[in-house]
Amino acid sequence: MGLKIGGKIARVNGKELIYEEFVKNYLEKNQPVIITGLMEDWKACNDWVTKDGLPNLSFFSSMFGNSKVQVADCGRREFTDQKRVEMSVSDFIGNWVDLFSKECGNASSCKDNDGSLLYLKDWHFVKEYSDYIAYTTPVFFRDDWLNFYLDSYMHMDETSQDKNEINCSDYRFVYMGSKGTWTPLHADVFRSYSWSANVCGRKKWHLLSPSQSQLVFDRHMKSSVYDIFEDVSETQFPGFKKAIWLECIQEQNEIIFVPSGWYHQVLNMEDTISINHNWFNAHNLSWVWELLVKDYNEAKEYIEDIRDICDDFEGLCQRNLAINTGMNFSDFFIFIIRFSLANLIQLSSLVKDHKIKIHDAPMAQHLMSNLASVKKVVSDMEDFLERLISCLDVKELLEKPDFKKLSIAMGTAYRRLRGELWEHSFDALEVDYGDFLHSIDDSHCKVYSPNDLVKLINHVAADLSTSFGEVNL
Ligand SMILES: O=C(O)CCC(=O)C(=O)O
Repeated sequence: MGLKIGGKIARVNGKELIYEEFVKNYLEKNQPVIITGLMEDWKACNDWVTKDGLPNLSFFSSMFGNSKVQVADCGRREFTDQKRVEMSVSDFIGNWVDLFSKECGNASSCKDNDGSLLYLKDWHFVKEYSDYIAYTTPVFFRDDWLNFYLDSYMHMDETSQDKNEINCSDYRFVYMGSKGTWTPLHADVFRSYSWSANVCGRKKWHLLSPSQSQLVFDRHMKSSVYDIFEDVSETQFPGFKKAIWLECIQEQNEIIFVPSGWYHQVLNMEDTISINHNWFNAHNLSWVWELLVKDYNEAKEYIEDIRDICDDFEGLCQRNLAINTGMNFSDFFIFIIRFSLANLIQLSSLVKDHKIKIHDAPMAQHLMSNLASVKKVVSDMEDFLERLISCLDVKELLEKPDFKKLSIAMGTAYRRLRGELWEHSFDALEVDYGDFLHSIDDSHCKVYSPNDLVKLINHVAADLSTSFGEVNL
């Protein structure tokens, strides 16, 4: 039985789309879209593609051949994903070239003798080759709290107290695979947004709105369908036949935006290279928290029968949550505290040092809406987090180089994003931390709980309002 296809995905020309429109029509409505016209200047589109429009495999071997990468075998399932192995880029390319010359003649879906079909996935290309500027992230995707944070708090030194608690170096990837490679049905990590740009080749996407995601789960809501094109058992997945999918073909040089919580399955229709980021921000922060709560409840239920013999049942649930989901409650909360402080400092600096009127400054509006969304999510956290967090001292935190890096990266990105052209143009480095600290009394300097963070945000807002009016968060 075929899938029910209920519609197509809109295509818009990125050169005619303004940031505010993208936010209103796609981020806020959580709707997918394909964006064209944004990749012409990318070095990747030149270096990585041959004149015939195929992946330039010899370029990869000679430039990046020694890199170690994760390769999925599309022919082998392992639990909910494809079996993965680590290999060098040159071995991966060697396998691809062998396959092509041995069996296929021209690019076609072909498996190795042992039935394997290799797909290079989740290559942290930007982290590894930061001097080779393969592309620039389109403006629509730059309000990226996840990668701002990981860029600042990523430590190789595991003993560091401030090490990055989120279990990944960054969420910027390159994918490469021959025709027929594919990605099983899934919703993205942390229920983040993602964007995926086709440097060469074509992909067929099937997407399912979150309002229908229960239809791809079994009757106990435990596991979801792996491959929507296999013979899906009606007994196991009774709702599957009712699901109505969006289908689209993404061409070379097109970028697809995949919103939060949309289940999707992807097929490379030709030999394909793509660039892919995951991110979250004020518009989907609540999705991240809701996923953590759901996964926490599942982790708890899974070990319920050993509760009585466990010294620290709650600690074990949180450890399992961190392993399975990539972060736990306190990792998320520490991220939120650091991120909120960076927002408060930038806001305070705009208003106090640079005498910006809030209503005249899109960047100040942006910072305020970030803080408003943080407050909303944090107020839901109180019940879960009372006991988990050890105290975070605002004064100590502000002195850390990692924090300064976060605050500067965020400030710089927002100034560019919001096209701020003030007569008082200034460098993010000028932000006066001492002055900011002065405005916080001792009772707000220590954050133990979500409620403390809300009080701190309100306190800074009230302080700014006293002198500058209208800082409503
Ligand atoms: O391109 C693919 O194979 C998968 C990409 C994907 O699932 C994503 O961007 O979330």
